[in-house]
Amino acid sequence: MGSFIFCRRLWRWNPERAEPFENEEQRPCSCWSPEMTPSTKMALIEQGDTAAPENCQRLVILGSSKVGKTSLVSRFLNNKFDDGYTPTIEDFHRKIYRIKGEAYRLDILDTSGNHPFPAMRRLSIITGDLFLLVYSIDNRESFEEVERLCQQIQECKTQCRTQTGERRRKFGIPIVVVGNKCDREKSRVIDPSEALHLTEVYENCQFIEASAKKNINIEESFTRIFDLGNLPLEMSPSLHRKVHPFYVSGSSSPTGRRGMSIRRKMSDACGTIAPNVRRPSIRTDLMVAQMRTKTSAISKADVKDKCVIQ
Ligand SMILES: Nc1nc2c(ncn2[C@@H]2O[C@H](COP(=O)(O)OP(=O)(O)O)[C@@H](O)[C@H]2O)c(=O)[nH]1
Ligand SMILES: [Mg+2]
Repeated sequence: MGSFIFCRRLWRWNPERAEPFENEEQRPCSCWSPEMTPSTKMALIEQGDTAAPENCQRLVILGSSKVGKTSLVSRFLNNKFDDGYTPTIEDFHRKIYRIKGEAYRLDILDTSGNHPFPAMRRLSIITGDLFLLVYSIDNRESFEEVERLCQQIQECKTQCRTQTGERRRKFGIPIVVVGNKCDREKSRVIDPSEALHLTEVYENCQFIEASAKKNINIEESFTRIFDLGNLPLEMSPSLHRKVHPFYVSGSSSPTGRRGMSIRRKMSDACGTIAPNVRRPSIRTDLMVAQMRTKTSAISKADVKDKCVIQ
């Protein structure tokens, strides 16, 4: 038997190079197989390719433009904040972790905010596993956009067949609503109770106020989404060591960790930002969407309600 398994995650599959498959269900995914268990001898960046499907998650950041989505991501990845504004078209980041001996891959899709193509937003929702919905506390329109997004995510996901990871399915879609720019208290137009009321309606949905500028609750926002998504909290910036992409676990380090016990080494979480990572092509995303929206035992009545990419 070859080392391929059939799985729903297609990020690693390169449609440009592969032969077409007659049936989508038969498309092999090279991202993981039981024979590809991560080895501590591998560089961390390579371990991302061996991560089990349930350890590969896509976090999608949605919300109106200028609410601070990119700033939140920048704080999370590099602890940096830029006062200037550069419009985002769509940014893609990848962070690879090794936590308690297991490899994890977190993909972050930082969206533009103004979606001229509704189908693209729908695609971001279908291919996303975890969501940060951002509004600015001094802008009511941006809050109303988050209300719409909450609803759209629920509608879209309930029509989708597969939420990656059985465990997540029973709790609902992990969403954290972030009221950003809480440093602008004087210009506040959204009371926290409004946002709280919104999140209480949905399962597995939480609310937090934050400020990317003052670095208030940024880590907590991400910790909460990891918690809701049943991911290790060590993925949060302060709970793992930042290492070089080519770091090999257990190798000697300047901090002299050589003499650590095996137990300590296993829990020694580390993470790295994957350099020069390319966003999976729209075609790949469309295939993922197709897999997620296709129902195996779909009833005729369901067909017309099926989640469709227009
Ligand atoms: N006062 C304040 N400004 C912020 C905060 N976060 C972002 N900004 C600013 O808001 C503008 C838009 O931020 P950006 O992250 O690009 O928003 P995006 O369009 O949602 O990605 C930029 O000028 C940021 O410097 C914050 O927490 N407080
Ligand atoms: Mg942006």
